[in-house]
Amino acid sequence: MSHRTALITGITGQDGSYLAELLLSKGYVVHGLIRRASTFNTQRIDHLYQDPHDPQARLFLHYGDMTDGSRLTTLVRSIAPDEVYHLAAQSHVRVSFDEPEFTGDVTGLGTTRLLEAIRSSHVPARFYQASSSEMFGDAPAPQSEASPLRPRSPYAAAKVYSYWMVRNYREAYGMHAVNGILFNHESPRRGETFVSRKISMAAARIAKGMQDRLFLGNLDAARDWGFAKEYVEAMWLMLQAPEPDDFVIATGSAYSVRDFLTFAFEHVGLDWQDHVEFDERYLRPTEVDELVGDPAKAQRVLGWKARTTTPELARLMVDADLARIS
Ligand code: NDP
Ligand code: GDR
Repeated sequence: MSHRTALITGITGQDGSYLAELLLSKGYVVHGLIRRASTFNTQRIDHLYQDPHDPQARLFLHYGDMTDGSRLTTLVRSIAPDEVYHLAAQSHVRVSFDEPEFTGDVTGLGTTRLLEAIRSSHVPARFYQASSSEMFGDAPAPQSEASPLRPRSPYAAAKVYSYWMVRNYREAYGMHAVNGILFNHESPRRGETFVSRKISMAAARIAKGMQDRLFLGNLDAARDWGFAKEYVEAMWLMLQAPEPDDFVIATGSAYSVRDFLTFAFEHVGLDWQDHVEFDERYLRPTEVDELVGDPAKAQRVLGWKARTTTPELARLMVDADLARIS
């Protein structure tokens, strides 16, 4: 078993929790950055928590924020990680239109603060950046590593800035820094305001008679939805590759929001059209119509391939929400 040390920003999020599980299972010592809040925000990693007084403990949590560069520098110096997985972000596209400046600060400049913390500390850490298919915006599908970046939201623009800063630190300072360009990935741990989870929760609750209606925005958008647990394996594989490089991670298939509704509601014997209503508050000022990834390079170089299809994903999310409420 290896005893490598990893630092995960965004460890309390969907991906951070799966990645922490994966790295602990591989024998890593895992350090995670968490935000101080007046309520607990560690539900997704509570099952992994170990008392730091336990000599066997391999998971350690530290308060910090992506807006606080000096704190990031102190942490990087004291932890001296072998690998840094930078997942923290204001990650909601719709919210980024309401909070464009904050999103730029956290999702954009936050990456630069962390890269600078590593560079100025002379810690030879490998660096993973959570880049996004949203960066492609309205570039024609299917999108690959060679597609143009045409962001259509403050979130996507902030991610494009981070993407180029990662490439700049790789080229300017020889840092082993990579961009994982991940297409949508979901799970029973997905935040409850993202469309897949809104749908799976509503299907489960309507089936149990706990709710009747579901309010949604644009049903025509097409996305390439995979299973988050498999996507964190790709993050790890990218940092094990001999050369730093950027990779698209996706299933290669696209379905509309309407299709996702059909998969989820049919699984509990319901017709979504009896329950879904339109609410314009969920529309974006500029929408991304079609994101479908071409994951050929990841399969060829990393040996990574998505295993769970979108229909299977919708069903497993509904099953998990049913189990949670019954
Ligand atoms: P989540 O929104 O579930 O998690 C985001 C994490 O970032 C949380 O741990 C959150 O903490 C933390 N965070 C937010 N703001 C700050 C801040 N100012 N300082 C420190 N931490 C902060 O995202 P996902 O797990 O779904 O995604 C992980 C990353 O991958 C994100 O960068 C996202 O943009 C990107 N991405 C996600 C995709 C997806 O389909 N899921 C696809 C492509 C990219 P808290 O719990 O306290 O809110
Ligand atoms: P996305 O995910 O914007 O692709 O970003 P989201 O689930 O928010 O939207 C997907 C599509 O569904 C449409 N939609 C709705 N979306 C939400 N959230 N709520 C609704 O009620 C609703 N109705 C319709 C949206 O318009 C959109 O077309 C996610 C995030 O995880 C990003 O951080 C990540 O980078 C990208 O995926 C890849």
